[in-house]
Amino acid sequence: MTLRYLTAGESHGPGLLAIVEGIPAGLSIDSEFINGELQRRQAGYGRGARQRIETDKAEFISGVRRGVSMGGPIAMRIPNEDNRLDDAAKTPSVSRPRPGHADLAGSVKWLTTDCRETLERASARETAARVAAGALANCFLREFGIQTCGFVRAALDVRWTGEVTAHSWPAQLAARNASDVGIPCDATSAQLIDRIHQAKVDKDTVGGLVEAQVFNCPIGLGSCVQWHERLDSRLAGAVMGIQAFKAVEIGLGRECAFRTGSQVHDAIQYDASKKNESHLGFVRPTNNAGGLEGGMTNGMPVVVTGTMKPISTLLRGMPSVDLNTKESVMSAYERSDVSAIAAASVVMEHVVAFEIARAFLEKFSGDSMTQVKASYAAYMELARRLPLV
Ligand code: EPS
Repeated sequence: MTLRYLTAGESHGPGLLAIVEGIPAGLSIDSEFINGELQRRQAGYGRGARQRIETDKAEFISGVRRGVSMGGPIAMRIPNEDNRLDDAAKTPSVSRPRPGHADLAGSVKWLTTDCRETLERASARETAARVAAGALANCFLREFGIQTCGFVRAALDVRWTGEVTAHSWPAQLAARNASDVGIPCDATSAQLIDRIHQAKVDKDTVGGLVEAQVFNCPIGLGSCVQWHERLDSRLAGAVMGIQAFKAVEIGLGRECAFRTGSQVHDAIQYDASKKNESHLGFVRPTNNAGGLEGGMTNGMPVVVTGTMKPISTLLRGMPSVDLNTKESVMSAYERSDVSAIAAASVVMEHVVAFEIARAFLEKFSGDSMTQVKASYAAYMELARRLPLV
């Protein structure tokens, strides 16, 4: 069965739902980890007042018995404290679409002049459900020693240039967790907090560049056979599917356009002493490919960066048009964030984890964890023994 998920829920409805199908039976679900990631998504400098109202927590309503998956769909519910969608006074109609938000396109699409019909579902509040689904996928990946990390790389004129490796990450993780903007560096975090503060003073907003890495993926997840099986294509689709994301890059990404082949491709070397690592000893002195060649993992860390545009709800407003009168007006203001870039790095990390888990389960499919582990172990054993005679 293919691993997949659906979400449901509105920003100010009773709650959000994530239904994850295809998790094999026998997986221990670390609900403390999942809830910790939900809390991390709520945090960060520049978040609005909503995050002080909510305490996101996943309630498991199916598919799990005594903390272990049973093989059926796993449904998780995250209640909304700020539940007022049916109260017309508290969630009034909105007819002044915000440039950058889904308001205008959605209102015309659904043939209404009330943007609320669109904005409630388009809201990035839905990413709470996505984090729950992706954190569940991360529980699965951990069973195979596959580890994901996510952090903020840059925003405006601030950029953290530090290198992240599987080796360096544990120390950097502590620094990232201590940062209010998801950057594993105190000094760079302070600079970004300053810029976000200035944007708040200016009644403006800030986006940024977020990065996710995945360590210890076996070689051969994904496929070069069909476009939709290429793991880079799936990762790009999944990351572009996050609210407000406008670009995705793998490894060196756009920079490839400005270099020759010899400056881009990662040389292949063999080191027998490392044959038990995910790359089976096929070490690469660089990782410009971002761990993906031909749409398949090559054993090096998978490196994905995503660009989030600045939040489209501006306190200062933007020129817009009233959908009822067609008069020029300033756009409506809904309580929102100045920056949600730290949250975006949490969302991207888990969205990426989900796609890796999906590709993993396609290659090592099974109804139970026991079967999946046996399939994985058999493949790794064969791959290490190459050439097979
Ligand atoms: C939220 C994301 C943002 C928040 C929202 C909660 O939604 P949007 O994408 O529509 O800007 O601002 O909070 C509210 C809508 C509110 O009432 O404060 C999230 O990630 O939880």
